[in-house]
Amino acid sequence: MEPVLNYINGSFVPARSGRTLDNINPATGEHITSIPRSDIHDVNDAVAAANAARAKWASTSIEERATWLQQIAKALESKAETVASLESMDTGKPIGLARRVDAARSVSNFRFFSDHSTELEDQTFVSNNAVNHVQRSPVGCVGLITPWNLPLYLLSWKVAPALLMGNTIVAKPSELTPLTANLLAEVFDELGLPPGVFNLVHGLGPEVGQPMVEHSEVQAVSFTGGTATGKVVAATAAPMFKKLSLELGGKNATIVLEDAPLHSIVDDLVRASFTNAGQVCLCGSRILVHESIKTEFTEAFVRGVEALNVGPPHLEETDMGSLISLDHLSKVESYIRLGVEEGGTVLTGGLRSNAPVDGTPANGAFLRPTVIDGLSTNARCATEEIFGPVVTLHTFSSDDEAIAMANSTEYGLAGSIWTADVERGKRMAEQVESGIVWINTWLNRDLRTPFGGMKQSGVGREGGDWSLNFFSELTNICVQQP
Ligand code: TXE
Repeated sequence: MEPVLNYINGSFVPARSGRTLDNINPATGEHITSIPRSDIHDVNDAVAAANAARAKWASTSIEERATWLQQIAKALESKAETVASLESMDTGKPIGLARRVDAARSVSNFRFFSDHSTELEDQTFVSNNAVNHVQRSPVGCVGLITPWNLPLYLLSWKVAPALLMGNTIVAKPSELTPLTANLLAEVFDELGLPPGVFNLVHGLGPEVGQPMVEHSEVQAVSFTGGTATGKVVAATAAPMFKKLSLELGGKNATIVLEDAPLHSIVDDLVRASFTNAGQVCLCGSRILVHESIKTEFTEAFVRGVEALNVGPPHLEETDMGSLISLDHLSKVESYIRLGVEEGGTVLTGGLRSNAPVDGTPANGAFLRPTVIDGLSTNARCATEEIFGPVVTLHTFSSDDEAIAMANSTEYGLAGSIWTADVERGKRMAEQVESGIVWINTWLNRDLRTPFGGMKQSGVGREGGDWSLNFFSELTNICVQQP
């Protein structure tokens, strides 16, 4: 594959330093291509290009920009199979998942925000002696920093509203997954998006992301990634009073009540636990089960987990591919070891050496989905984010106890409640300290709704109007009436 390059001011260019990083296929360990190992000089070029393009892009009408988004959605849709195969190769996720989730949602993100723009109302507030008109204008040049688990899904989630609101962009994808960000730049290039409106800089977080956040001419930063990195980004941006949106980690609770229709939801619970090998910040990584159904639940759930087809990502029948890297696999295995040290029992899966994945390359980052039982809810495995195919099981005896357990970690991103009594589920959901709570479903997404977490899961919300407000500045113009 041709080397991946930066996309700055409408041109594909290498890093000024000429340095590169290897891009590896995590399912095979094979070298895919190289990416620029950019640094502050490349970031400065990108920010300069974005700022040079600001005035012209901001002068376009929102209708024109909405039309651009429709064209981008159409182009991505025509390349959906390419997006899916690049994403699968870059992340190790199954081709079916990449097609169904990553490629499809990237198209939806552009199409949704284009359609949503028609619902944007100019806000006017009339009082007895004054008329207030709220003017919406672009923030300016925005920095978008994204992680490796849902590369184009999360990048397009930010690019679409940022462009719609008239901003120019400097984007930095994860160094582990550059391919679909590169494809997006190619789409913009082919469509003739004006140079400098979208700029893409590849490289390492501290060498590219950090200078982006520090740059005085980047007026806002939307970051999705780990909580630890989120703290670094926030500490850098805060004293500069940049607008900041942080989508961070999670340790989400899946609460199964005793009246849940167990056998009809077990596949949903397996999906909520192990989609993308658990590398989705919305995955349920702690399963809280009412004590009266613990045995029945555990048997059904473990059976469902063991039925997952773990294998090469390019096969249509694969349910779960590899993790993002051998490094990450080692991190996840260290948590499995810790879980056992903390008194847990591995019911299925476990260390790769104990449960190898047949038919996969030895240096592919494959790990069977793992269920650990018997840990207390304050064990490190039950409170720290593992971000891999590992869930812990816990029992509760009352709704209040389940809510207390769900709220007992420092995270607050998402959760789900499974019950035959929706009103009971809603009463519980109102007490769960998370940005999103699903009842009898998971990853059911209406893009108009606010998305994001509280506590250590982040600051701010994106989605629908929340994205439009984040990516715009508001001025209230008050006119005294005669
Ligand atoms: O995160 P990182 P990763 C979390 C997930 C896990 C972690 C894995 O829970 O803990 O992220 O993703 C760039 N200044 N989520 O390893 O390291 C880095 O290059 C500026 C939750 O990618 O945080 C990458 O592009 N940028 C999330 C991006 O930050 C820096 C969904 C994220 O990297 C930087 C996905 C710095 N100093 C993962 N250092 C959610 N809530 O949706 C690194 N980066």
